[in-house]
Amino acid sequence: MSDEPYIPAIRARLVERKTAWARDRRAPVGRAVGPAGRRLPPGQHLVRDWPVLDLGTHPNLNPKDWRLSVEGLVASPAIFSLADLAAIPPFEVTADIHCVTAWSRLDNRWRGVSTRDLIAEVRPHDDARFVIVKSHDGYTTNLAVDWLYEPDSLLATHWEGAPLTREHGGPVRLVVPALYFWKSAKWIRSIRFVARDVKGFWEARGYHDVGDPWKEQRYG
Ligand SMILES: Nc1nc2c(c(=O)[nH]1)N[C@H]1C(S)=C(S)[C@@H](COP(=O)(O)O)O[C@H]1N2
Ligand SMILES: [Mo]
Repeated sequence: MSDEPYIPAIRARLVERKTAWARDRRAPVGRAVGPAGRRLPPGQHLVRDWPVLDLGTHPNLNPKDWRLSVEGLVASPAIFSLADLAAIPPFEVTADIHCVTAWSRLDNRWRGVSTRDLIAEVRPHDDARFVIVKSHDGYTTNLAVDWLYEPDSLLATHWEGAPLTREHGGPVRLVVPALYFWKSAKWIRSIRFVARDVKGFWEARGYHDVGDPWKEQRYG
């Protein structure tokens, strides 16, 4: 059995094109300096709506059955239900979205659980330097553990006061505002702490391993 996510045919074309852009280190078109000035990383433009971007399958997850496995190099591996998350003090933050395809959306009000609080529950070992995040649509992404200590990173259950919709990754998605949005895995199912970096779906297709929008780390 392949580890690769199932991608519908029409989306396969899109994945191919984005992979080719990554290979060519193609700069996105439509560069603009927005009215928000310095809040906009280089090469980004503002959008007012919130685009839906993914591999084309939107898992239909029953909140009652949703579980998150936090595993790997941690002292207390754990499986969290939504009720377990609700027992952790709620966390709210307003943060910007920067997508590698060059759109940014400012001032998104997120609610959920701080990844700092989540980490405190499982207590990673000292040699846990990266995480690999897996989602219910087969998507994966990797990041250094440090990004989960950023003060605005969270497991989001709500956006603008309402439960996260299915198309945007509900019931729970990762949100790491300090990195390009491809690192913010929708329909999250597991977080594995590891010693050595392992590339995720887009990272294996030429996207930058880190993906800091302020350093314009889009590709390679
Ligand atoms: N599970 C999953 N998460 C994902 C993706 C995906 O295909 N599957 N796409 C990523 C990419 S490339 C982007 S830009 C954002 C888009 O999130 P949105 O649809 O809520 O705007 O989700 C990220 N997280
Ligand atoms: Mo993206």
